[in-house]
Amino acid sequence: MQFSENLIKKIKSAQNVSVLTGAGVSAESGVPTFRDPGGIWEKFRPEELANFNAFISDPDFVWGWYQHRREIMREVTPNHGHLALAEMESLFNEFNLITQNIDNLHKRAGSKNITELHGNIERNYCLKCRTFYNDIDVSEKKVLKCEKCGGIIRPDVVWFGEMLPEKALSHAENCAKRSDLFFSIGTSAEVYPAALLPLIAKRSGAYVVEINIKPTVMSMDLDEVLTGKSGEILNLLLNKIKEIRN
Ligand code: BV8
Ligand code: ZN
Repeated sequence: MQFSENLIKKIKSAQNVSVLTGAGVSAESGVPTFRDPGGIWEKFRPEELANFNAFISDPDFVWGWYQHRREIMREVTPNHGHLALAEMESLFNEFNLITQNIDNLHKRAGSKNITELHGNIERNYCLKCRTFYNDIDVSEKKVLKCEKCGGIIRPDVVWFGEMLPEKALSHAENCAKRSDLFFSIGTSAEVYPAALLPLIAKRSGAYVVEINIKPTVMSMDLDEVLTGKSGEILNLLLNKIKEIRN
């Protein structure tokens, strides 16, 4: 893959690089995305599952879906894309990894500076007393009850209609505003407010590059689109960055 002169110039001069990742980054690890054919929402609509009312009306059904997803997450490993992003952190003055993913794969790949916009499937908390229960037994398909107060336990993820964690969102917006180079990787850019981040970066003067296997609703608004699998492209990009900046 040939990288453009513009991107090479930016890689050379960038002080602050920020990255927004979506489910596409984990696809090559075997984690199904949301909206691609065969994605987890092909069978169910988001409204049926990833929302608080669905959980309250049928806790075992929604909890069982998250347990199923946890089983998948525990069987898969980070792919070249996750590993390349983890290695990039030390190659720039500032490198911010902002993820919509809840699959914990960036952390397992060794990334340190991660901002989780939609929470993390490995964390759970009691609705009543907010005691956290992490690293739970995934075989338990029935919703768990809090040992302290008997309340029901929910996954620590952001459901539709719920606010994103205030600190994470404002930090992510700040990173987008301050970045010289911004990558939007493996996301359909359909979920807000995360999807605003590449546009905030662009408006603030960053060079914004999309990495995806196909165009998205946002492709036309960005500076450059690298089409292909994120695992492969990120590996090539890492080698190019090392060649230029080491
Ligand atoms: C909120 C966690 C206040 C749970 C998820 C405007 C402003 C604010 C909100 C809204 C708004 N308009 C509408 C809303 C409401 C809503 C929203 O955005 N709806 C959309 C559908 C229109 N937003 C919210 O409710 C947010 N809350 O703002 O609260 C509020 C509320 C209501 C109204 C106003 C304000 C909360 C959003 C968070 C929801 N939680 N997940 C869980 O996972 O169970 S969303 C879910 O979608 C995941 O987090 C996921 O990360 C996210 C985005 O999906 P993607 O990651 O992009 O995945 P997708 O499958 O879509 O795309 C994969 C991409 O990868 C594709 O482009 C594909 O081509 C590419 N790909 C595939 N393979 C590869 C690849 N690319 C490269 N290489 C590959 N190998
Ligand atoms: Zn409790």
